[in-house]
Amino acid sequence: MYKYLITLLIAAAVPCVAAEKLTVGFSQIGAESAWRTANTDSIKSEAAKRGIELKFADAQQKQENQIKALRSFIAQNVDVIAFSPVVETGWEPVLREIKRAGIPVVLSDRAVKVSDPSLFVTFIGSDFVEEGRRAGQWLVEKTKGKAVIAELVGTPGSAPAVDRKKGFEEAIAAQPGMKIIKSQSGDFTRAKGKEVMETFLKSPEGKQITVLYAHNDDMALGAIQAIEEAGLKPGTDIIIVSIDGVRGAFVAMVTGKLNCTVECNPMIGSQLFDIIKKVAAGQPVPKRIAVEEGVFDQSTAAAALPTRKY
Ligand code: GZL
Repeated sequence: MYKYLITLLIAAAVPCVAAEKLTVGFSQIGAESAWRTANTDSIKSEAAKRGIELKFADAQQKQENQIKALRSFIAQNVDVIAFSPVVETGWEPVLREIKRAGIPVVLSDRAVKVSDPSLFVTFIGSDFVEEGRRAGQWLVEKTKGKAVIAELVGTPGSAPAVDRKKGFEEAIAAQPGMKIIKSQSGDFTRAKGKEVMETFLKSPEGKQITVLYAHNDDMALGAIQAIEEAGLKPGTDIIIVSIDGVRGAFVAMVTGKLNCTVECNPMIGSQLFDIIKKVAAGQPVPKRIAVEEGVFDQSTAAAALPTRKY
């Protein structure tokens, strides 16, 4: 009995150290599209589910706001910093400051171009070149290699804009009957997509356009409004292929106004925090983690619509 009491006393004396609560700083690009808000919801809900303290900053699509947020995460000495870089370049100075502070960095959704790959631990995101390729391949089949194309480009200098253009041009390169005659940024927003499509249609070459390739669904949905206001039938007079796979795109395909959307999955919260947990524990993780995605057109849209999560 005496020995039992001693054991109890020792056990009570040992301070029980609660598992440290993980603190993560996340700098998000903004709320420019339905894809982005779904991405934010996925990240915030997953952090809450896991009891992670998330310091979340919305940059309104401005790199200087992201850099300010990253510096504030250093000052708050968070355990891990994660961010979706609005553009590919201009990050080296702040990433060196973070490295000097000894805080690991995880890139989410978009990549950066840096001379020193040790400035971030891993990048989890889609293969944007493949997404552009898939859009181009679908279009080659749909148009049998004959198309006069207007292109709505994403945010200038962003990884998705650069790579979706690259992949699409690669896919149509062998088709002499397919050419891009107009290309301009709609900054991934519906409003800008509508505005730029209006300019395309009013231009001298506007009447030649038979296809619109939009780097995301939000710009395509804005362009659909412009096409209808110009008295044309989107999806028929002008074939439209875009990327993301948001719910609005599925509704537009079911109503015949959009022809194809290449999926880009924003629901990466669970994968992201699995990786962040390993990084925080100093475990090895792959340098590049891809996100699985598909392609949807009018033949599959109605069946898929009820199952869409964003
Ligand atoms: C892609 C993501 C892009 C989406 C847009 O992963 O970075 O940014 O395609 C969003 O809708 O604005």
